[in-house]
Amino acid sequence: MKAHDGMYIAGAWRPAATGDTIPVVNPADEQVIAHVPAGGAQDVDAAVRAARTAFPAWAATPPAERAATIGAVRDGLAARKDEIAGTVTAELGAPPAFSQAVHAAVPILVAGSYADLAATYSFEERVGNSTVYAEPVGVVAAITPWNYPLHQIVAKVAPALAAGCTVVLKPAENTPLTAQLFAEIVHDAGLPAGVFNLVTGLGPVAGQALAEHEDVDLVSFTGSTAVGKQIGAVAGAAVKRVALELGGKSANVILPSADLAEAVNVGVANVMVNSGQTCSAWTRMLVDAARYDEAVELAGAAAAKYGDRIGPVVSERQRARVRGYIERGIEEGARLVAGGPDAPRDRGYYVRPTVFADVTPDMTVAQEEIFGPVVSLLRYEDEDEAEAIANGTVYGLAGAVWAGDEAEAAAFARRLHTGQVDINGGSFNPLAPFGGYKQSGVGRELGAHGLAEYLQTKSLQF
Ligand code: TXE
Repeated sequence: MKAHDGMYIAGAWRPAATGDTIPVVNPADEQVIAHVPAGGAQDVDAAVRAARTAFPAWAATPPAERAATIGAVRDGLAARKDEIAGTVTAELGAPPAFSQAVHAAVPILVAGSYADLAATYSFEERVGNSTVYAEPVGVVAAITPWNYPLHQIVAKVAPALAAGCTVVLKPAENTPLTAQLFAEIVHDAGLPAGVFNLVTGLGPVAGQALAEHEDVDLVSFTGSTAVGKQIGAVAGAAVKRVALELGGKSANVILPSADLAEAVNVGVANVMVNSGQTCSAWTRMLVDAARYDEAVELAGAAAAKYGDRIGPVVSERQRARVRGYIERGIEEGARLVAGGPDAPRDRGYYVRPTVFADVTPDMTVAQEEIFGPVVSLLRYEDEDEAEAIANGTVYGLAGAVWAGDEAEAAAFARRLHTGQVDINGGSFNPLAPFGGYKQSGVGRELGAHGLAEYLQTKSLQF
């Protein structure tokens, strides 16, 4: 069990300056399971000052030593894997097996990849008559969402530390317990005081104070497009670096040569995972007209099989939002094939696995991010139309293409305006850059591209 319930600033645990707290609710049974400090501007300022004070020494620490500390964080994540999984299940409502297999396991891979990269990355290169140094940007504000509570934290903190930056983390108010556990792990790994700091609290209070703090050099934000736009505007006005990972409305394009049953089953599963709360989820399934009816039948059956096996969504607010989208889909003329807006249980923020057919590209459910277990099936006549539909939203985060052979799928994938595409199902690669085209964001996470976000270059000419 984690030992601390406070904020972690300058290597020590403390309550909010005001003494205020916010409750944490288990979405599966609606019970309050903990209270955490409701940090405010004063706490944010203390954390940023601690990060600034710690910066010069951490930036000057040889990359191999930074790598060793990140390796110790990785080991801590591995040692406390069961506890992490239990905490994510308690505050997010994720089924225990999924918390183990994904929420607790993926951050170990990502932290491990940055322990390796910190040791091997070229922080200095020779270009003609110049030496180019990659230097840390400085103090990083990391603002993270609740959908993959630990992954979102590690995907920002690990590369920032590898680069030589210091960090103030403001995790989502729904899932602060995983963040406290992470701070314990970082502390035990021997990171010097002030290099990593945690401020819990509300977005418009602690988050906003952090994003606006004048001594922050880079804001890395993952969350809603609306808040991302505000943060981008604030950072732009202050000429501050910014990385934004925002929403998505990704297309799952099933070409006529694909194995339809596999593509539909994996496609539905991809949306049901984490109860649909995945920014890269393939929420629009595009099927050629000749096989459309068959696909609808397969998708309906696939969703029905989930029954009660998916977890709740994170909060009452999110459940109301998702149900509102399902009702909107029905009103706009989409055909409900599975699920619907009604509550499957009396307690907990559950939503039924839902499939819509006869969805047209202009409908709300085909344009806006629902962030719940809802798949929309759209029909296309030929590849040009499939391309136009797939690219026809403001988003461009992810996607999938299925075809009889990988080369055909890959050729089509190059036509999509999106940051990553899974070919015939794909599989997670912690070294591949992750991030969006268009309004899905700015910048990349993971791998060497993710590390580069936290670096700036200085060139010396000889
Ligand atoms: O996000 P918010 P919400 C999308 C998804 C979801 C919707 C709303 O569509 O339905 O956003 O979720 C902090 N200044 N995604 O309302 O509010 C907040 O405390 C600074 C996609 O929960 O954007 C939290 O730490 N920070 C997504 C973080 O921002 C502020 C993941 C995200 O919360 C702030 C989550 C402010 N003014 C939601 N207001 C993805 N891309 O994966 C809030 N925050």
